[in-house]
Amino acid sequence: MKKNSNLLSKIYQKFSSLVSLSVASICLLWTQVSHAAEPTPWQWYFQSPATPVMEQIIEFHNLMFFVEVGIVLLVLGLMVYIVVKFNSKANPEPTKTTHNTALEVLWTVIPIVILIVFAVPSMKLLFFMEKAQNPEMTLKVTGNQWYWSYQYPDNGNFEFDSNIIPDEDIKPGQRRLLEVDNQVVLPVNTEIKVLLTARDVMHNWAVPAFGIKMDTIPGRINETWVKVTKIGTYYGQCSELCGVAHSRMPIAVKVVSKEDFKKWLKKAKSEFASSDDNEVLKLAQFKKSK
Ligand SMILES: [Cu+2]
Repeated sequence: MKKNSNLLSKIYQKFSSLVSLSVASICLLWTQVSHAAEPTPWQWYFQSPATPVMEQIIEFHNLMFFVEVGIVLLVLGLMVYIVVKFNSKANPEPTKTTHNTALEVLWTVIPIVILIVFAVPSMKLLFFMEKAQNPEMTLKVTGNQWYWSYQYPDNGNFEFDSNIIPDEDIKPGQRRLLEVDNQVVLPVNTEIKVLLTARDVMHNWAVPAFGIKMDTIPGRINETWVKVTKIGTYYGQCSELCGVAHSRMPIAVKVVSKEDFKKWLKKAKSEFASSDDNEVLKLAQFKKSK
């Protein structure tokens, strides 16, 4: 008997240390995740939100999640109750009941109420995500096989390409498969209209910290918006299977202060020749060749 209780206490000790260890590691993961603007190893929750849209998406997720856990537990509880209470041994003579009006009304009405509870904030969020109310500037994103082009139509209309940095050129501290040669630069706390399209096949511009995952479609312009509230660098990836190098067209967005953005604009305008000039040049060449 004594031996038995010893064994039990040993098992209990093992178990409790395991529980405290896993709680500690979950807490650690949580704090790590909450400061990241990029995916982290063993990540299991959202990246830290950087826009009002992503904050609301997480809030909506949490509302849904807890209601859904409640539903799962209720259904599981009912099933366990039925299995225990109404199996052929415990209940050899089943009742002949086929209808119960009150119950049937209840199990129709309650799910409808739950769906309405979800639908109202869901629609609100969809409308909030759709369009910028007072956009201060525009960014045009174009998907190509296999890189992104970024254009600033109301800031000099220059355009540049953003290509992945291949594994062999990655420096220590840089993120493999996420780093690009030319990052998109955006000002902080600015409502930015984002127009998205593609030159060849469908791509998808997805940045988790912004709550954006928008298809870019050839011949069509999609619209969304972003207002980043924290300075930092944010990473994303193409999220529409677009060909052999689909995994090698990452997105890196550098969000800077408004003053730094103005400085960058000056530099960028001279570095990346305005695409207006390019159009004129192309037209001139076209006329000449005719
Ligand atoms: Cu793509």
